[in-house]
Amino acid sequence: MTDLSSPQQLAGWKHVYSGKVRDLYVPADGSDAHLLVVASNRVSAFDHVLEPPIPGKGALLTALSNWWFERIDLPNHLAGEDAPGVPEEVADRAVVTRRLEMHPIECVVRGALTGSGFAEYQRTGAVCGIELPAGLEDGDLLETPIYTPAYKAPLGEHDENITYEQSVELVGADVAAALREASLRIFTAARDLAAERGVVLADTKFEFGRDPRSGGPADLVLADEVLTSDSSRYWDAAAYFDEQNSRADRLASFDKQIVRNWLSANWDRTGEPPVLPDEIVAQTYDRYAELYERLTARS
Ligand code: PZK
Repeated sequence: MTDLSSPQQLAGWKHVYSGKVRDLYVPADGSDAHLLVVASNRVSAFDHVLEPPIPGKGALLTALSNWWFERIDLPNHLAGEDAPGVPEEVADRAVVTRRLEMHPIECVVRGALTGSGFAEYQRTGAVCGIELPAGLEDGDLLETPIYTPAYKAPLGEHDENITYEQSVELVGADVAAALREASLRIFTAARDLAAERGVVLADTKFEFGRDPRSGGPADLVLADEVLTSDSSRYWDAAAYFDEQNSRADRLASFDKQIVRNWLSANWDRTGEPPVLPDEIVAQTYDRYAELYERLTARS
C-alpha cells in the first residue's frame, strides 16, 4: 500500500508526512513555529485511496473547515498575519497553522450509534466504557451525545478506543476533562446548526493541542480539520427520517456514498480498487459541493 509518488513540492516548505487525504509540511528554513496542512483531492473508501482524485474536493473541505473554525468559540490553530503565507499553488486548499504539542487522543463524539461504535456496543453493550440501553439499532440517535476517545496509534496503525479513565492516565485529569468538555460542547452546537440545514451530524472527531508559546498546560487549541466529511459522518436528514427508506439509504454518507455504491457493485474488495469513471467523479464532487452549500448557505 506504499505510495511511491511524492507529494507536491512547495517552495519554502518541506514535506514531512502524508495521511490518506492530507499532506503536512514544515518550513524549509527549519523554524518550528508553523505547519502547512494541505487538503489533497484524494478520496478514500473501504480503507483505500482511490484514483483518480476529485478535483475541487480539497478546496471544498478546506473552506468547510475554515467556516466551522469561525463559528467555534475556542482558540484554533490557524496562524495569524505574522506567519508565512500559503503557497499560491495550494492557496484554496491549505492552511498555515501554529505548531502545537498535540494531545495523543482522538476526541470522538457520537450523536448516533454506528460504525465502530455500534460494533463495540453489539459485542459489549457499551462504547468506551459508557453503558448504553439495550436494543439500540445501527444508526439510532443517542439521547445525549457521548464522548468516546481513542488513543492515537503510531503512523499507519488503527486508533484504539479507550475509556475516559484511560484518557486521564494518558494526559492527566485536567486535560482529559477539558478535552471531553470542549468536544461535547462543540459537537452539540455543530449538530444543532447542521440540523437546521437538513443535515444530521452523526459523529465527529476533534484533535486538540497546546501552544508551547502561550497559555497554561490545560489550555486547549483546536487543531486539525474540523467537521469536514473526512472527519465526520453526515447524513441527509430527509433520507434519515424517512422510515420508508432502507437502513442503507437512511445512513448513506452524504458525500461518499456514490463512490461506495459504485465500488460495491464493481469490485470484490480484493486487490486494488478499480479506477473511478468520470461520471462518478463528477457526481461525487457535486455531493461535496451540496454539503458545503447546505451547511454554509454559500455557493
Ligand atoms: C498535526 N497532524 C495530522 C494533518 C497529515 C497529518 N497544529 C498542529 N500542530 C502540530 N501538529 C499537528 C497540527 C495540526 N493540524 C496534525 N499531525 C500533526 C495530520 C494533516 C496532514 F498528513
